[in-house]
Amino acid sequence: MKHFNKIATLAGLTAVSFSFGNNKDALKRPNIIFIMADDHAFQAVSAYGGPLKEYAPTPNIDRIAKNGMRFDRCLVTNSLSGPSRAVILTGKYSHLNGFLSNEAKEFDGSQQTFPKLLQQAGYTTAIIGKWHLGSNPTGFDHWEVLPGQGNYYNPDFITPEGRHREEGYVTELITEKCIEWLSQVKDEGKPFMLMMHHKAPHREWQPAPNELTLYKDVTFPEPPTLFDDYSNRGRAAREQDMTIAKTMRLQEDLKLYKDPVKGKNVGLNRMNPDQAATWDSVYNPIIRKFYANPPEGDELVRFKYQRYMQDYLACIAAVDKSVGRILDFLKETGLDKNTIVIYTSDQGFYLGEHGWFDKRFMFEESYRTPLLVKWSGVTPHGSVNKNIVSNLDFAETFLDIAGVKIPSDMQGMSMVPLLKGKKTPNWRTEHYYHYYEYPAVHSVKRHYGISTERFKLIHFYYDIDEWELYDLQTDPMEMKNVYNDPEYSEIKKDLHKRLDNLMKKYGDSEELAKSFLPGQR
Ligand code: SGN
Ligand code: CA
Repeated sequence: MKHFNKIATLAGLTAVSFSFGNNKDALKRPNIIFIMADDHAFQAVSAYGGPLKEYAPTPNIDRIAKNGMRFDRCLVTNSLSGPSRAVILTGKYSHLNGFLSNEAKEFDGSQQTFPKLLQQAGYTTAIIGKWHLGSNPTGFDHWEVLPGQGNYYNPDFITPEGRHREEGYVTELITEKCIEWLSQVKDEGKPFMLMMHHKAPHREWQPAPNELTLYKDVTFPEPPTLFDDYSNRGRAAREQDMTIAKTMRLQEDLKLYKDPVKGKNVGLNRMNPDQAATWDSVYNPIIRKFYANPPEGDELVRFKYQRYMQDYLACIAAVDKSVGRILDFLKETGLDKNTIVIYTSDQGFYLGEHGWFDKRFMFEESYRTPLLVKWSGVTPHGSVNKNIVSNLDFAETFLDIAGVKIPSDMQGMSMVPLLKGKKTPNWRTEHYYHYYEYPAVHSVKRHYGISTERFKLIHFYYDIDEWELYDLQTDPMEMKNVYNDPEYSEIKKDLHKRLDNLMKKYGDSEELAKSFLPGQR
């Protein structure tokens, strides 16, 4: 309670006590709006700078950074959708929350989660959008989620009443549903917590009718490692199946359908005649041009990269608009003063770095996820935090914000002191990662590892036994494994020790990992 009052004072609120009841005069605990996109790379958030900034800005998402805090090293514990979502809900690593891979199928919703604890503390809670955890959501007063990955056009939604289809584009529908829910609960006198989970910009990157032509004629800068040959690294980088060159599909991913019959599995057949006509008016000329004179070799890779970026970034443009609508709504209703807004993604993503798309690896582009937080009166405007934070910390942070005691079995740290811009000498200086989904789509081998600010030690195990060590300072693009370089022998020894300690601390081990079969929980 004491801690909460301190936050309240910092937030510029005057009351000194609060109750869990409906007393409108009592101090209101902050509302929380957690906005999460799916596969939104930090390289494609203009608040982070980078070469795409000039080409595809995200002005609304950037408003959160401008009026709040940008986290430059938010690391996920397991770079994949379902596992990331389970970590966020529970504040626990995958081996404890039981959702190790997307193939785990059903999240055990009977376990402790932060929405349940917020609910018990008097919050009204909701989740709208992508859920991807198989079982029905628990701990939410209101939920309306996409089945599995969901569809971009005219998607189905699942509610406690069952499944129904809605006309429209998924990002816009989710936004409208969120605004409708916020309008309903805003005057109920209870604090609320909303998780707005977008499907976009997940593969197969289908932009909204409004954004179909946005980047059609734009040529984006290529990443320097687009033609990576994976020399100086191990088998894991060489044997993956996620290159733009080989894995990315001309038809489903890049929409270069030879005949007008749209792929059933990618949901384009769900379009109504108007949507289909708009779509065809944009893609048919691109298709005709491509097949009239198809590029080959490196030129084909370059072409595919551009097509990929045009659609991926157009999907993000709709997400950015969605964020703008939420921020505007908060401002118009005055809710902005006492509502914390978080923007993040379930993991990072490769935008052609190492020649890749997708995620899963402990290399920076998929290990790091964007994180921007706006908390009026608390987070210094336009501030930048360089600490290692993690999606493991979100649950703890939200509970702390709400003045709820953090259960001792949660494994992350409350970011509240960081959000206040305080000096935090005891903050973590290392982070533990563990990815399991193998053998599976994209063939990224199982691995675990430790990252410090400067170094990264990774163990690829299961069907191989290879260690890799990267020096992020001398090799920020992670192109050279220095594990066997004698110059790094002391660092290597130290990292091994720290990794062992971290695994013990979190209750993980290679033996435990090997006991999980593919697809097992
Ligand atoms: C689908 C995608 C994969 C992607 C996984 C997991 N293929 O299987 O490319 O890695 O989802 O993504 S697709 O052709 O169906 O789009 S996750 O973000 O949900 O973990
Ligand atoms: Ca994802």
